[in-house]
Amino acid sequence: MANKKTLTTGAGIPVGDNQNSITAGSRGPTLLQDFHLVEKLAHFNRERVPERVVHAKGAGAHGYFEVTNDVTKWTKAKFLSEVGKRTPVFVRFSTVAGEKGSADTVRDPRGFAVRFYTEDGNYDIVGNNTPVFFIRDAIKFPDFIHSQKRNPQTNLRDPNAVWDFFSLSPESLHQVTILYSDRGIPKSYRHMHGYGSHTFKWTNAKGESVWIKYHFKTEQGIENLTAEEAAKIAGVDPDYATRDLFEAIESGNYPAWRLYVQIMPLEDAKTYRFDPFDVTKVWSQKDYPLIEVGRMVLNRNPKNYFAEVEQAAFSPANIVPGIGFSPDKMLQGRIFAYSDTHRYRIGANYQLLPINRPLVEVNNYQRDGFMRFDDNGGSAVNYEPNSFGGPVEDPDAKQDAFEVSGIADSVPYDHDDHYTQAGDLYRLLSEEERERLIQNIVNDMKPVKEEIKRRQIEHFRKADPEYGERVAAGLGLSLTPNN
Ligand code: HDE
Repeated sequence: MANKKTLTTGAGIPVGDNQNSITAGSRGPTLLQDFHLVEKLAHFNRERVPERVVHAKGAGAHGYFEVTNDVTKWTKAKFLSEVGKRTPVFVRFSTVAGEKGSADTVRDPRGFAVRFYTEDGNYDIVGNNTPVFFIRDAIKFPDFIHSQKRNPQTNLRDPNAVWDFFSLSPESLHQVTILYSDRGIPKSYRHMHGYGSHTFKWTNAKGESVWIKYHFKTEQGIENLTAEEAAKIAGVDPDYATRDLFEAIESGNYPAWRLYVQIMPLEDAKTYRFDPFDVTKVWSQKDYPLIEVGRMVLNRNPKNYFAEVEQAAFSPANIVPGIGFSPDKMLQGRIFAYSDTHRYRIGANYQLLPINRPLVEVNNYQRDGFMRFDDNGGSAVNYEPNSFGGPVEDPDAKQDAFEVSGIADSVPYDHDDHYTQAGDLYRLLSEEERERLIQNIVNDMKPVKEEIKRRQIEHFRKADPEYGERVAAGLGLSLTPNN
């Protein structure tokens, strides 16, 4: 009993009784003057923040990133400046479509969000376990997500909506093929790769730039679950991947990934056979081989899930000097969307929370707002320019300038080939892998309207005639000959 702390209210007032509320006599009604009871119930009512609109179910861990290769000829990013340099990281893995309590072992992309706490502030790579995405313009994202989540009437997931959207958005075919392949259900968060997916820019100390893509390769090896295994585990242990990550780290079995980049000279972007800013496409590794950058190790579990994982607020807008954006229309939309959702979900001052606070000092003229729980800038000057020694800009930290041309308009991508890369992927699969891909698609498409099935089969067929024919055969549909 020694040294136990006294229970207090939020105002620090000692609590006299935490088991019996104050009532008017032992059988009488409860008194409103039991302010401890009122505070306890009221705070409980406010325990939930809105769950993430996508990627609601996730697990996170702390660790470090260590540079293993000199990349300073391409980027001046300080955290990459020296082989052997270590930077603390926090990573959150997630599924996408399910709610916060949904099963981990579903067919879905997995989120792979990495925060580097660097000396130039937080750098976030908010990627997935797939190198491409379903769509390539941010304007389609809310429609896409609506089609994958619950039907507005039945509140059920709706295969008709899923495949209606896919079949009317053929740019999704490459990602759909990955999703229904074995990689669609990773065995755990440890057994998958991560990708930045978009193209980013690296700029060196001389102001020279290149386009890059990030690849995190798992050292645990790729392992997947079959649809049957996954369904079984979802019933027995819906938190399978969350448990796996926590227990591995708790037992000292620290998961690790090697980070590589593909590097494309700026000029190549004008002539490369695919639009290098189109997130539905990959860059061939024959054209742009992987170059090692470093190694990421996760070695510490969060102490408190809500504080560290639920309140973690990643954003593709968080880039540090030496790293830049590309004109990828999805990335451009995301630069806005993430901090916007954080202000709504957690509040305007979300960056003050310990998990989101950078390791470096934050100096700016932002003040006030709900839950401003630091000293709010104290008595320091709160406007700029000023003659009172307030923080000033650093021209070296400016984003790299770049040339633009063209007419401002809503224009589609010039490249419309949704089929070559999806077909190449299909042709790379072994017979057993093709068999499982077709079976996974057929099982999912069975309840779908025939018109939608036929529209989607034409896309599979354009990727590879055999791909389309086998899905059609599995669905019991005869096809008109292809001309
Ligand atoms: Fe996200 N996405 N996304 N996304 N995304 C969110 O941010 C959004 C996209 C990804 O562990 C949200 O904090 C838009 C691509 C991950 O906390 C939201 C578009 C990729 C996570 C949002 C995309 C991602 C999110 C939901 C189209 C892979 C979880 C709550 C322009 C390259 C991060 C939140 C974590 C989360 C918006 C497309 C990955 C709403 C508008 C492409 C890993 O802001």
